[in-house]
Amino acid sequence: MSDQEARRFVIDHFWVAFAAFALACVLGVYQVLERSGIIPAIQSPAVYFASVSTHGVLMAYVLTTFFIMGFGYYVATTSLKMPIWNKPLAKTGYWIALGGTVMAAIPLLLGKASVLYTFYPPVQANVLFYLGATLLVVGSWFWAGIMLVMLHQWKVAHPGETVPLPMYANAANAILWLWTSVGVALEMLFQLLPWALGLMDTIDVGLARTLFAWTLHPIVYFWLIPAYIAFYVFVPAAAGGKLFSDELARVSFIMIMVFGLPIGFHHLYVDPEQAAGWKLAHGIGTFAVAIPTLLTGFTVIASLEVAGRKRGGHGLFGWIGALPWRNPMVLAAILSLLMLMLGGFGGMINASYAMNTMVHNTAWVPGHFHLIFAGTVITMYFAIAYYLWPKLTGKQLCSASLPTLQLWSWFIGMAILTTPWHVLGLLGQPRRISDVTYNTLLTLAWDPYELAMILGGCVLLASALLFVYILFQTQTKGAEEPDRAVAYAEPLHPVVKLPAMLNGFGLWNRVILVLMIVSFAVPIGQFFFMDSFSPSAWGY
Ligand code: HAS
Ligand code: CU
Repeated sequence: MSDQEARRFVIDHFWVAFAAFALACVLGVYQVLERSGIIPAIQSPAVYFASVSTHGVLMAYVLTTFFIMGFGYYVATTSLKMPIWNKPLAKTGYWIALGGTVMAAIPLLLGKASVLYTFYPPVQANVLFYLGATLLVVGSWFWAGIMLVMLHQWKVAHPGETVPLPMYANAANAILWLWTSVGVALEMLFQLLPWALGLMDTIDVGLARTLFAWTLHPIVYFWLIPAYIAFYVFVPAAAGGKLFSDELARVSFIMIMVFGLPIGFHHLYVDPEQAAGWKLAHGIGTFAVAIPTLLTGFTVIASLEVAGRKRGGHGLFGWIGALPWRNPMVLAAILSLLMLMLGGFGGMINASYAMNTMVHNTAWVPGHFHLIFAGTVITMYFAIAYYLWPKLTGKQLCSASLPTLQLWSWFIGMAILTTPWHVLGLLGQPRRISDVTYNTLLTLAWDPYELAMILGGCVLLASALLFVYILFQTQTKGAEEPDRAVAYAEPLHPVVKLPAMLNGFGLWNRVILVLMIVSFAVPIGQFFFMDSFSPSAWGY
């Protein structure tokens, strides 16, 4: 694969991701409209749940996986300065993932897989949905494997040298993903697929939810890590400064990987199948995983301060005004950090065992994850796309001002959408309902918030379409871009010598293995040793 071909390959990944994203945004607007009940003609629980399921799968799995794979290939080839290892394998992974996406999309769009993006049994989808989702994950494993082989080859060719930070973080994400996806893979292989194929009559819902919880928490960091990579390696350079600390960045990625995996039971606080002690243990771990995000906030803001002062900013806050706010990468980072602060605060409330009962299964939860995922993470995906598009296509961005307009409108739309969502949760609105017009005193109090959310949804759709327009215009009509070299930020203090544990993953894989055994062996094992729930044990 020539350089040109490799860039084309990355663009192909990005277009799949952004096409999925644009379609999902259209569905989002339908959903806020339908739920509010202001247009009775479009009220339909069946269509609503088909739509939410498609929206969730496209955003959470298709957009993210393709974006992460494309970005990963770019980071690996440019930071290690080597071609993609085994291109036929990489292409096979791409086509398997794309084939799986199409296969899952068919039942989703036909309303035969209205199981939402968490596909919790006993609600059942058409078998094509489970097969398609499995293929998407299998395709992504090709990518993860290729990333690790490239890291290994580079280390063999450069003994004793420091792995470039972007690749170190990218490999951490590949490893995180391999560990993360095991939970859902076991659920698919031994439960959902045999059940959907009719090979099994019943399914243990408790076991399925436990296995899904294994995946559900760390997957959010799989989505988040590209945003953090941009925070560390693009933002400081774009702001005109340096990265505050390379070592702190590595420590953050390691902590996300190690602490992010064994804590999924904060999604099961109110579930009956796990004991309180295990939930508490996972709850405590959840607070530990906030530390790398706090470190990231600190390092990125410190890097921005270094840049702001270099640009002549004075006083306690003068550096903020001196930052290049019109640079899409810098603007995105600032907006993204603001949403991370608020979304992370909500996450802390969710994670607090007792307070979780106040918000669990209410509208607060989609409020939380739209703010932090659709807000923080996707805003940085936009910024990465704006930065890389000229490098990938060889064309200058079609406009200097439209990207900033798009980023601001996404931020404003997300604020208008998610603030009411949080309030509605506190007012007792359940999540995952297709209709809020019960016409009781309680639901009347929800109405103004529902209307605001329609406005938020429309602003977001306009912003999403603008994003796609900018990329399309640039690629088809942009002027020639002479500078195709990527600029990764230099650390303030050059890395002289790193301990092996900050330059590799051997130790951390062993730590993860121990933590996973400690936190999941008994909770999963119990399903095989306890027969008290089987109908035969009760004489039925
Ligand atoms: Fe979450 C539910 C806890 C982060 C996504 N989360 C979800 C679900 C999703 C999701 C999709 O404990 C729904 C799952 C479902 O469908 O059932 N979440 C957390 C915690 C964090 C967290 C503790 N979540 C994320 C991220 C996501 C994501 C990231 C996607 C990418 N979440 C939960 C819990 C639930 C949950 C429970 C279950 C709820 C339930 O009951 O169902 C942490 O990682 C958050 C750490 C972040 C912070 C913020 C630090 C602040 C910083 C900003 C500094 C900026 C400043 C401003 C000062 C502690 C770094 C700078 C300004 C300038 C001008 C420069
Ligand atoms: Cu979680």
